[in-house]
This record gives sequence, structure tokens and C-alpha cells, in this order.
Amino acid sequence: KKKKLAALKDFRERTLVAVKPDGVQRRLVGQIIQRFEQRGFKLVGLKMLEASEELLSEHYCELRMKPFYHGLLRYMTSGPVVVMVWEGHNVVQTSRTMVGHTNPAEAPAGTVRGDFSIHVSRNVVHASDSVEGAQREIQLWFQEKDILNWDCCDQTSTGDV
Ligand code: IDP
Repeated sequence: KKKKLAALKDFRERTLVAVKPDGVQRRLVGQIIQRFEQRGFKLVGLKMLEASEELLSEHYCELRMKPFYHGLLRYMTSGPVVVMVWEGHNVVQTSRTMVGHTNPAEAPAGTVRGDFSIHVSRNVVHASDSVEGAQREIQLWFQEKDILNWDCCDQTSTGDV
């Protein structure tokens, strides 16, 4: 029973992925969502918003002293973002691999940044970098009620149809 519970928890790992303003403006939202769906992850939260400076300063609190910090905030407030919560086995680490290196020049082809971007200041997408970081970011961007648990139709009885 314990083993079953641990396995269940493992499949419930969650991460925060965001399409940044340049990704929205370049109509890349669909392709980015498609990659995560196709890989096998489960979309449990999704919204579009213009992020406030207050929210972004919390989100990027560890970067406050970096020389690019103010430029980063200007970038992230230059248009709406699409923020998502994805769930599944090892989703944090696998998402980072799918997104690629922070600097697109070092991101291999096949990754989101490697396929869609050329400069670190416009790198299209965000993905949490640790399980703890993901929990913090999900709490920051989402209310618990807006994260939805759902079952796949092929695991649901159709006897009542
Ligand atoms: P990550 O997004 O890959 O986790 P972080 O180091 O946490 O990378 O940086 C957050 C974001 O800040 C990056 O995704 C990128 O948009 C921006 N950034 C990082 N380094 C630079 C830089 O040297 N110049 C401009 N922007 C940067």
C-alpha cells in the first residue's frame, strides 16, 4: 500500500511552465503546449495574464541583483504570458530538458529554446528548475482551486452513455 502511495505521489509531480511574451507574440503557444501533451504530461492548470511587476519580482526574487534584472522585468511585462501547470513522472527535470539551456545558443535543436530562439533575453519559455521551486512558483501564480484534477476518458466507464 505504501509503495502504491509513493508511486501515485511520483506521478503527481508538478511544474510551472510559462510561455513568455515573445512566445505569445510569435504564436508559439500551441506548439509549446503540443510538445508537453505529446510527451505524455497532463495539463492541470492554464491561464493567460499580464503579469504584474509585483508578481514577477517575487517569481524572479533570486535574480534581483543581476545586471539584466530590470530588462528581464520589462521583457516579462511587454505583453501577456500563458502560464501552465503540468503534472507527471519527473516532470520538473524532463521539462527543463525539453526547454533547453537558458541561453538559446547553447540549447540543442529539439528543445523549445533551441528550435525557437536565438538570444538569452528573448528565450520564449520558462520552466521551474526544482521540485521545491515548482511548488513555490505554482503557489505564486495559481490558486489551488484553479488547478484541476481529471481522469482520462479511456480510464472512465462509458456505461452511463
Ligand atoms: P532559466 O529561465 O533557464 O531558469 P535563470 O538563470 O533563472 O534561467 O534566468 C531567468 C531568465 O532571465 C532567463 O530565462 C532569461 O529570460 C533571463 N536571463 C538570464 N540570463 C540573462 C542574461 O544574461 N541577459 C538577459 N537575460 C537573461
